[in-house]
Amino acid sequence: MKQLLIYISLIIVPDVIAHRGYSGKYPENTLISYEEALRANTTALEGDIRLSKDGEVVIMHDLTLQRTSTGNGAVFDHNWVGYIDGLFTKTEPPQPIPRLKDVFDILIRPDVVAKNTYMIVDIKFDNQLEILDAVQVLLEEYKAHTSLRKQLVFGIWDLRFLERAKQLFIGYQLCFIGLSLGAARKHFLHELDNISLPYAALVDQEGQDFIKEAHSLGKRVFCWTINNIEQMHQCVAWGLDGVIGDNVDTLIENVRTTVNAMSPEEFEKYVEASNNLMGKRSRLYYYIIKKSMSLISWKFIGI
Ligand SMILES: *[C@@H]1O[C@H](CO)[C@@H](O)[C@H](O)[C@H]1NC(C)=O
Ligand SMILES: CC(=O)N[C@H]1CO[C@H](CO)[C@@H](O)[C@@H]1O
Repeated sequence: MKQLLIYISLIIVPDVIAHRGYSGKYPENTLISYEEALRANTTALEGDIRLSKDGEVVIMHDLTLQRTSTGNGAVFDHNWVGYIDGLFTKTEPPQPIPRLKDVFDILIRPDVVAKNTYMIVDIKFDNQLEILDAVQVLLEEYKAHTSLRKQLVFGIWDLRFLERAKQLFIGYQLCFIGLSLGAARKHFLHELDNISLPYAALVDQEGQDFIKEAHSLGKRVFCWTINNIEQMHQCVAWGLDGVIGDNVDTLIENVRTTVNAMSPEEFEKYVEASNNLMGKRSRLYYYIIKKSMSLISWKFIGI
């Protein structure tokens, strides 16, 4: 019995976090992609924000509008009213571009609150710092909805945003999102609640040690962007707390349903098998990606 308890404490069923909503099936970062992710029983949502010229916080991944929408140019060069509010996604079925407050309206719905659904709001480092003030105004507007304090997790990439977010988002969770394990350890591991890193940053021994270190400090670690089934299994085997990906149903099947059905012994075998999955070529491949990401982080984010 004692042995059984020890085993059980080692099985972590990761949160399924819908990357830009259910973006594998629906236009990314739209209300339909969030609603469908919720309908599929995702644990959490993830989405990106940008600031429009007239100060509206818009849900959009890129700095510019043209990849995903019928618009053109940078989000901050256009007003929400009269321009962005009339755009649609290029991906079918055509959807309007939502604002962060539209997503808040989903999060505060009783059925969503009841499931403890949270959302990682990714605030990319190439935003203007003022976006944080605009978000704070929105939080003030929604402050009667106290569930949002538990539901919102603000994703921070760099030190300027960290300083300002700590002043503005008191009582809300902050999560580091980044490319470099070194930067995560040096600047953020002790500062923030949670850490979100790409697969390639966590795949080697240093990454595995980092996960253990984060856990020993009581922090949770999330990993992106996981769309490959082998990688889903690896994430489970590493004891990750959340897996961020585009295909919610596939994620749920592979990181939740199958794991929940395992006995402790089966789980142990599964972890062993996962540890032997990666060949020498994959290791080299991820080594190169990891080095490149550290360089990009240094060059563009300054950490
Ligand atoms: C989501 O979970 C609910 C409650 O556990 C269940 O009734 C429903 O069938 C699930 N939906 C899907 C798509 O699996
Ligand atoms: C969304 C999420 O997992 N939040 C967690 C971040 O980390 C703290 C502990 O540092 C947890 O309490 C939160 O639940």
